[in-house]
Amino acid sequence: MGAIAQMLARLEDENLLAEVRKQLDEGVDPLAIFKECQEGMVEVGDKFSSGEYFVSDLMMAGSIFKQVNEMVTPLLGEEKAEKVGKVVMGTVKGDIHDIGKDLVVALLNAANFEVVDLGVDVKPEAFVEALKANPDAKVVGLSCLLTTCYDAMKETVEAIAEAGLRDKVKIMIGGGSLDQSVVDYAGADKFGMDAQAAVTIAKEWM
Ligand code: B12
Repeated sequence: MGAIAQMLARLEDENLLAEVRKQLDEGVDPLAIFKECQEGMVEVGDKFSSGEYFVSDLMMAGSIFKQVNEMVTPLLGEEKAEKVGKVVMGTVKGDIHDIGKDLVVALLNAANFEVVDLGVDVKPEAFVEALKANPDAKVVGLSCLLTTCYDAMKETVEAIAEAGLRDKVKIMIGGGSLDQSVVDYAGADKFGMDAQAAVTIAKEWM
């Protein structure tokens, strides 16, 4: 693990932010910094699973990541080029994890996608409403970190189908340790392991 990942895993907020600033000044790729932060977050999750960390520590880690996000995201830049497509994005019902979703939104924006960000704990009907309000959206992104919310993803895909919109959109899912079996279970089209994968998939579908 790199220095940033280690500092995040140890919740050393001040050291971490100083290190991020230093690496940015040295010209390190912002995406590499996010990648390390994600590794650090996995470690935080493992410490939580093993009983070493508590929910308060998860919250702390989340807050540190958001501060990094604020420093790094503006550097991704937004090209002034024409928008390449529209994506409706949200964290599914019952799940309030938004750090990964926000990163996906940031990278999609940087890649000139227009993103309708519905936030967290988004009910299936809200996705359907957003698709009706944005008939030009061709991609839906569902973020979900809790295994207990896989059903909410499935319900969301079903609601989109019931509204007669399933053949108008492609649905990508992501968050934590999803795999193809979850895609199959939820009835989605593809999963992505990180925000860059989300951009690649969305481009592929345009
Ligand atoms: C921070 C954190 C929290 C914070 C979240 C703060 C916030 N504002 O988001 C808080 C404290 C709120 C929290 C709460 C809980 N959490 Co929590 N949390 C985490 C932790 C440590 C990090 C998550 C994170 O931000 N990672 C960093 C981001 C960048 O990574 P990411 O989310 O995976 O996203 C990337 C990719 O997955 C992908 N991606 C994400 N979304 C999408 C979407 C698409 C379409 C695509 C293509 C890609 C994609 O791109 C992103 C960027 O590269 C994880 C550990 C882990 N291993 O993930 C646990 C973890 C997810 N939490 C867990 C649990 C259990 C909980 C709680 C139930 C704890 C409790 N007892 O209350 C609650 C649930 C609250 C709720 N209803 O949602 C478990 C889930 C276990 C499980 N099997 O479901 C984990 C795995 C920890 C663990 N190992 O036990 N948590």
